[in-house]
Parts: sequence; C-alpha cells; structure tokens
Amino acid sequence: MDQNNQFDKSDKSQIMTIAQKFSAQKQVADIQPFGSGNINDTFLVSLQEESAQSFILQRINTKVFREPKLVMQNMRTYANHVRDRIQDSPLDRRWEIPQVLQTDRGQDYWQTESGEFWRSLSFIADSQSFDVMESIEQVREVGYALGTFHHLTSDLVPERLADTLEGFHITPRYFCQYEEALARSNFKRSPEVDYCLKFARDRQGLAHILEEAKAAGKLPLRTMHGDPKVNNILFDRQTKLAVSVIDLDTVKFGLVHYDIGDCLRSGCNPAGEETEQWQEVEFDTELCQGILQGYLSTARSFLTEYDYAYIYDAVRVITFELGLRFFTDYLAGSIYFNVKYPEHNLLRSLVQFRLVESIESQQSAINKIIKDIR
Ligand code: ADP
Ligand code: GN1
Ligand code: MG
Repeated sequence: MDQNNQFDKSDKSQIMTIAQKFSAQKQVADIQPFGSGNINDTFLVSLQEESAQSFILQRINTKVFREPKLVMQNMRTYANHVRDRIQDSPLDRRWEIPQVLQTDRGQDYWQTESGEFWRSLSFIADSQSFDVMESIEQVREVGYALGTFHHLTSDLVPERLADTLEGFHITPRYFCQYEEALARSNFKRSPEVDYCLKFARDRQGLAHILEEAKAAGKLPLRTMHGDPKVNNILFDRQTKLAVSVIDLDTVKFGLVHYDIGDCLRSGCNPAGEETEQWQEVEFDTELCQGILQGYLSTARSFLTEYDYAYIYDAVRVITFELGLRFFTDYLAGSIYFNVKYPEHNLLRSLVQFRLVESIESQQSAINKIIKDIR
C-alpha cells in the first residue's frame, strides 16, 4: 500500500502472511483495507473458520509514531487500568476496550525486516464507526463516550503514560512548524492558497489561548485521548449506543479541552471533513448542544469554572490547529497525513478554516449553550 492507499496483489499476500502471525493458528481467509483513518494503515482480517471473529491489523505509521513500542505500552496501561476500574464499579451498559492480540511468539507487535511495525486488535463485535454524525441521538452518544473515557481514566497516574508524539496539540508549536514549512516551500499561488495564508496570518493569536491558560494554572492536566474525532468512537449496530473509544495511540497527560474541542469540531460539521464543498461548511450548534449534553452526563463531576469558560475557545483553537496542520503538510509535500491526491491537504485545511469562521460567527449562541447546560 503506498501513500495513496493503493493496495496491490503482492502487498496483499505479504500482509496476509503478517496477519497469519496474529491469528492464533486459525487460517486467514482474506484482508481488506478498513476504516478511514488518516495516519495508520488499517485492515480487517477475516478467518476461514466461519464462527471465528475477524480482527483488526494495523501498520503503525512510524514516521508519525517514532517509538511504536511506547504506543503499545500505553495501550496496555490504559486497557488494564480501565478493565480494573470497570470491575470495581461496573457501568450500567455495554462498554468495550480493544484488546491487543499477540503473535504466535507471544509478542504484541510484529516488526518486519524492513522495519515496518504491525499490531492487531480485537474487532469490537457488531460495531461500526461513522465519519459524519447523522442524528442528535448519535452525537449525545459521542459526548457520552468521551465523558466516559475521561471518567474512567481520571485516576490514571500521569507518570504511567509515555508521551508517544512529542508536541502533539501544542498549538503554538504547529504555528512555528507552519512558518518553517512556508519559508521552505515552493508552493503555487492560487485563490485557495491565498485564503489559507491570510487566514493563518489573521488568526495567529488564537494559537496561544489554551497553552497560556495551562501555563497560568487555569486548566489542569488530566488524561486525554488526543484524537477523539467521531470516527474513533464505535457504535453498537443493534442498540445504536456508543460502545468504545478506539485509536488509543495518542493517550497521554494533557488538556481535556483539546479532546472536547476535537469532538465538537468533528461532530458538528455535517458536511464532514472530506467535503469538496468547503465554502458551505457550517458548525451546527444543535449538534454542539447534543455532544455537550452527552459529555456532561458523565463528566460534570470533574469540570471546574475555568473548564467551562474555555470550552468555546477549545473548539475554535483545535479547529484552527487542524487547519494549520493540514495546510503545513500541504506546503511540506504531504509527509504526515495519508492523502489521495496532491491537493488533498489543501482542501482539508480550507474545510477546517471555514469551520473556524462558522464557529466564530456563532460565538454567542455557542456560549449560551454552554451556560444553559451547566
Ligand atoms: P488511524 O490512526 O489511522 O485513524 P484507527 O485506529 O482510528 O487508525 O483505525 C481506523 C479505523 O478502523 C477506525 O476509524 C475504525 O473504523 C476502524 N477500527 C480500528 N480499530 C477497530 C476495532 N478494534 N474494532 C472495530 N473497528 C476498528
Ligand atoms: C488524524 O488517525 P486519525 O485519522 O484518527 C490525526 C488527528 C487529526 C485527524 C483529522 C495522530 O486522526 O490529530 O485530528 O487525523 N491523528 C494524529 O482527521 O495526528
Ligand atoms: Mg482514527
């Protein structure tokens, strides 16, 4: 599979051989690219035995995660902690943690001779994820899932989690990286590029809001997921309830505001982050209310006055940050996010920047929702 997600026959047979190592002696029947993640390469592995549950196989993107063994260590720490916590005080509904599968040699990853790093996870049975939210019921579940994640990890000792991606969600650092990429790039001018250049210049001050609140001690550090966009939450196909938060590569100690912001940014954009109609992108405040209702149903107990005060900023800062990250990657030649065509990251940045504008134009409505919901 190359950067453009092409998947040829020789790739397939090599990947099937790797899948076989995680299959507990059962015969692998097929593998198919799966999901729509932007970082790792994900496959669904089916087995010949009909009753056997398919599983997930992933090639970790080692250009992003330089120390994938630390990622696996964090996943174990997280899974053991949450398992114990649920055993002590069970939730009143289905909640699943993806299990790391072992190879036939008892390891929780497989490294190829060329250095590729592969891991397997149990497939959460009868589940599915959505790139775009379809209803208020669904967004409430997304909020519930993030709140449950924060609740179940609220007593995880910070020293036990490694930082797997240095600088992740430190918005001012992304701004510096953007300026460096801009200085080095031979980009072509176009109305879209000019819009992004102006947007980044005009909003530079935004990058510092959350980090300054952190430095001033207004926002405490807690366990954060790092990447709770809506397609990293799995829903039960029958009950339609959220059952798991996946994509645990970036779990670390930080500001839950980046999580709340990311969940809102991805959940309240009905056009989706891959839309080509970027000018029509809108932030939907009804969906915002739904997510926050779901979130507060499990997270209310640990939120402070300042936490509430920074929710509005959180959503526009993280949206700006992501737009900047996509635009930087476009300028740098798409070396971070998986892309399907050269302008892909440019389009993605336009979508996020337009979403920031829509958030800003609805500031009072969003703040009213936050005030009323407390
Ligand atoms: P990426 O870091 O590239 O986003 P993810 O870990 O999010 O990779 O996986 C990509 C997609 O694969 C997810 O959005 C989800 O649809 C699916 N997926 C990943 N892990 C599981 C799992 N354990 N059970 C079911 N589906 C999964
Ligand atoms: C990436 O891995 P995935 O697709 O769930 C990225 C997030 C972005 C997201 C935007 C480790 O998430 O930070 O918000 O793309 N993950 C990493 O779609 O950089
Ligand atoms: Mg993902």
